[in-house]
Amino acid sequence: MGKKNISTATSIAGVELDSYVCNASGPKCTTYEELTELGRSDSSAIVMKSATILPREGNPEPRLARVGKHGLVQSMGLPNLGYEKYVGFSKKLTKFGKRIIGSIAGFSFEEYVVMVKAFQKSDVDLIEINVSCPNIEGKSLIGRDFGQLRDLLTLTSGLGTKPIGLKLPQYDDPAHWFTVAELVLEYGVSFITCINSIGNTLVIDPWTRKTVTSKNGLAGLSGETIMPIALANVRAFYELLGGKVSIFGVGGVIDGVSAFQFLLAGADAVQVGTAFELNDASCFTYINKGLIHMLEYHGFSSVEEAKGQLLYI
Ligand code: RRO
Repeated sequence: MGKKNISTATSIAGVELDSYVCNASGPKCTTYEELTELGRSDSSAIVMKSATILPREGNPEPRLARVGKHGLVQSMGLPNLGYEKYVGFSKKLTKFGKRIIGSIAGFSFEEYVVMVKAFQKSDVDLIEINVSCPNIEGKSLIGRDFGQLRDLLTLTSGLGTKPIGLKLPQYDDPAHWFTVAELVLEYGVSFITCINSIGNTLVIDPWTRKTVTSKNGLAGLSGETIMPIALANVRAFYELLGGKVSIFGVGGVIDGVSAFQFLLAGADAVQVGTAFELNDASCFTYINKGLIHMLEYHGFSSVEEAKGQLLYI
């Protein structure tokens, strides 16, 4: 029997993606060179580093350290070139013929509004509003303050026709999932990205007795160890949003098996952060091929067929 050609093509907020796998905002997506490398890779989208109004250097080195085989902690502190650069890059990046996703992180509501307006007029296909950067001292996360989240959505909805999404922190209280899902539906948010790294974790080197990242050593944990938390968030929102809002799953995707687990939980596509940081752009090819094998193994002929098909024991 000949093998069917299984595609992992999917869509987010009505925007088609050639495959289920793309990069996550964060690793190696800050400079134009890095973004062009993503353009040449098998990542189905070019997701840009979260932008601020002004360029930022970020926190002092060392700001990134490995945890186990497939994990990281980092306290980057939003190093980026400033939003105007990314708006400009979006036009040049269209030559790769793949979807472009802008990401923004403001320090005030006004800043978010300025950047959403600018990206609405740019060549990006989707706008991801980051409400969950864990590495800015003295700032509470908008994604954890539901009054502020509502205010932000009030101000950033209706500023243009490009779909807007929220990059969310992890929640572990079902009441929070419920509240955020209600806000997402009420304000017509087109997609959500779950989850950002888990903020303010501490890794200690027992031999030097030192922290592994600068300043107080507190850093965002990402990669394999956070995957069960990410899956729970994707599943909760998949059930609460009832397919009306697209979901990017992110947090520990390292191979086709983990991508398939996100698909079962209900993700429309996955983003890869840590595995890209620790390897190279071939990870997108590897993960997508592995996902095709998993679909074949389970007898699914598309990602659509397998989406959300988690079984409960
Ligand atoms: O740059 C960062 O420190 C950073 C950001 Br904006 C984010 O959203 N998540 C993260 O883990 N690090």
